[in-house]
Amino acid sequence: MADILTLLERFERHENIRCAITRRVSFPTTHNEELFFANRMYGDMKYLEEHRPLKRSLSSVLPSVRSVVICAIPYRIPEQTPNPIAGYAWGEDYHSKVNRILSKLVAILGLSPGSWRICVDSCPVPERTLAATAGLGWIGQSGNLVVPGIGPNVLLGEILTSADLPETRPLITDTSPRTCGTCTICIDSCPTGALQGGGLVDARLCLSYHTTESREYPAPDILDTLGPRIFGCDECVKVCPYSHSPTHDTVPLVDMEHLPDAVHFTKRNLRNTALEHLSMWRFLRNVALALRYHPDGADARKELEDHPHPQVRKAARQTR
Ligand code: B12
Ligand code: SF4
Ligand code: SF4
Repeated sequence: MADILTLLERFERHENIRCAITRRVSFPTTHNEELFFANRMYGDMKYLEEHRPLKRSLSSVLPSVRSVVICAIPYRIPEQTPNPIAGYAWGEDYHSKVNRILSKLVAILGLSPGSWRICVDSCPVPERTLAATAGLGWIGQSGNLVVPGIGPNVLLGEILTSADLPETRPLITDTSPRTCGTCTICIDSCPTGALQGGGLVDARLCLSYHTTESREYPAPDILDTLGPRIFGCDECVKVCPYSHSPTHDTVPLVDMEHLPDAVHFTKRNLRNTALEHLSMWRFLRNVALALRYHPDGADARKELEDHPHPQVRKAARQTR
């Protein structure tokens, strides 16, 4: 059988993704992290505070962990932005997609049952720090991990394992630059000023937070910048000069043209997409707000004016 690094390289080529292995399994706090928590930049995402001590060591997820395989999976950036659904959430739910890819890798690497755990997004794992530590890329001014040759338009997922795997730093042989240099395009393009510099993101200002996480009705300055977004925001990813959008055949749950149809969506429509875990009232609240930017939005919004949830009713009457 080929050695681990050869298997990994073949897998990267076959899946058109990037992978790296690190044996670093504990992470000191960063200055940005201190600022993020001291200034309560997490907003309603209280779970981030609870996860904070757990994120110091991957042993909180897999007590026997010795190595981590971390993968960056590129996603398509919509040609036109702002878009109702951000690119990372097009097509199949990325949690399932990344999980499936990593499960194949577990089999290829021959990891024995009980010796590994796959994490995508929701485990208390500092995924961007881990990816940067493993050498997959660098954390840009946008806070996103930028992968040389792909860009910031990647999703991250990792296999924690008790196996002793060889580190991969030498795998990354390209000579492209590994910093943002003097570029500040994402900071200048963020519609709300959420990017504080040096990769620090004030989530309370981020449109992704307001459309995917927050249960609060958006404040007036957020309502002014929201545009037709109903789930996520592509701006800081799209403007990055390193972004190379792959040509996947993924499609969004709903596009700008068909946005009025979304007022009739039920949980069934959201199934197997990244929006599946969004409560229906938040989905409809976001749809009602986005319809302010659709030429035929007024009629569709009327249908939500008597919705049982007060935020949906309020959004249906919200002016621009
Ligand atoms: C909560 C969360 C959010 C929140 C808060 C975002 C934030 N910047 O923290 C909101 C809802 C706003 C959000 C938005 C988005 N998110 Co998000 N999010 C997460 C989640 C679940 C936790 C992040 C977290 O703990 N943040 C709190 C801070 C304190 O922790 P941190 O992530 O470890 O960040 C610190 C390090 O980067 C460190 N640091 C900074 N510089 C350096 C340099 C070095 C060398 C090192 C070692 C460390 C370091 O300091 C940072 C700040 O303290 C992660 C998944 C995960 N488990 O990590 C996904 C994740 C970060 N999100 C992801 C994505 C795709 C997005 C969006 C692009 C989605 C979209 N299109 O709408 C936007 C991008 C917004 C942005 N510019 O960050 C991807 C990022 C992929 C990538 N290329 O980096 C992740 C990794 C999910 C995944 N599995 O793919 N997200
Ligand atoms: S996702 Fe949008 S709002 Fe959030 S930091 Fe990036 S550009 Fe700004
Ligand atoms: S847009 Fe510029 S500053 Fe922002 S992440 Fe990309 S290279 Fe870095």
